[in-house]
Amino acid sequence: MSNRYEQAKERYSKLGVDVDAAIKVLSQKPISIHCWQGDDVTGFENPDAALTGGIQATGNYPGKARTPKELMDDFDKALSLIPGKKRINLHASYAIFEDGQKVDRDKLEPRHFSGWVEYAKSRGIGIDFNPTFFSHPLAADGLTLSHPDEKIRTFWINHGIACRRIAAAIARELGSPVLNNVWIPDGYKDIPADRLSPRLRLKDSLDKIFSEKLNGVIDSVESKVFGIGVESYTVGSNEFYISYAANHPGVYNLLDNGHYHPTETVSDKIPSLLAFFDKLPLHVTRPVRWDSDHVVLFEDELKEIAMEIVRNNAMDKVLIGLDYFDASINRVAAWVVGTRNMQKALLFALLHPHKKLKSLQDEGRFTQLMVLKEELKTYPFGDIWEYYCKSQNVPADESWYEEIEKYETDVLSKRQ
Ligand code: RNT
Ligand code: ZN
Repeated sequence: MSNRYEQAKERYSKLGVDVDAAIKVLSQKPISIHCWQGDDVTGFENPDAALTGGIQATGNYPGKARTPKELMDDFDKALSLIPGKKRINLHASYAIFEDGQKVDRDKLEPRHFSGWVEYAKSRGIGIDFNPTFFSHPLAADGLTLSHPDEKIRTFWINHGIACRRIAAAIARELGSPVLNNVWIPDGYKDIPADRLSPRLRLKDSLDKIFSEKLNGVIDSVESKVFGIGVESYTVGSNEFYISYAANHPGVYNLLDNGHYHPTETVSDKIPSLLAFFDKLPLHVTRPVRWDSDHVVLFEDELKEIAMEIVRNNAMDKVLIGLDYFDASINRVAAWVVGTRNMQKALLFALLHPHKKLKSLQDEGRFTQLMVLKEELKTYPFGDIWEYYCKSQNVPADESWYEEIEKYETDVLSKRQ
């Protein structure tokens, strides 16, 4: 055992922090890693399809995954460099079709994901799922579950129903519950003439999608403030979905930290929702000036999000998923950086003496609270992280990038 680890542990112990317990908790918390960082949210239906729905992946770093095999290989490389428990978060657009067996989204079945189930089973990881309400001809006008055309709306309702059945089948196969998250792009570029009717249609669509009782599925809905080309009105707003979830037991409100006005923070929303819901799914991302989905870095809001999860004993309630897509850098490295940072933030929070900090607040000792919090920022957290990585048999420092460089030379650079 390294001397630095022992010394660091000693310092934390003096504050009453149990370092071994912290490491144990961290090692058991799964992070759901989004498959879509690996191919810029393209999916396997049509390699040339444009990404629609007001979201954008920018950059053209060479070597993006084009097939299920390539995406799985890349994901494996990322998994090998990330400590702890992992899950894979799939989108319906990543269905795997045998030659000529392609079906439209309303006809998707569990068998189209059996390749992913095998993949997850053999690696001992769980799966989460998302219906895909974008990058499709019937979503070309940016409307899906709120569409005024009943035929189009019904198509998307059927997609939602199909995806919940797929999620249930995956949960059964893996013996692990599947989060099935609904995000739709619906909205208008300019000032609408009717803000209520689209929301009533969305409400009706969700009621139809969620009406079937299915075991193993955790349902969630994800709001958003605006998207590119959808600036004036978003049907699935924050108020809409929180109210929906509050009125529909078993449906949870997912928080994506790129989806709010810039001075609002998801760290503050977490405890608000924990006061009412027994589960809270997250999409952790990094918005730069807008919902830009940059790679998650070890910065202040990430640390504060982790603090709210840890200090409220909500590790089992908060389902942590990542959601970013940067096409300007090595995509495998992007997975590794963002996931390790989420874990670092959790460890950083786990190494805080929360009982003590809370009592300083209750006793009104705000100067001491500030002093302690600030001093903790330069405690030897890195030594504990290093020890944790080594104990998990993954590189403890930047040396993991050598693996990425090698993979780039041997594999990614050969993709044309
Ligand atoms: C879009 C939402 C949504 C998507 C993924 C691909 O703004 O954040 O979660 O990023 O479903
Ligand atoms: Zn999201």
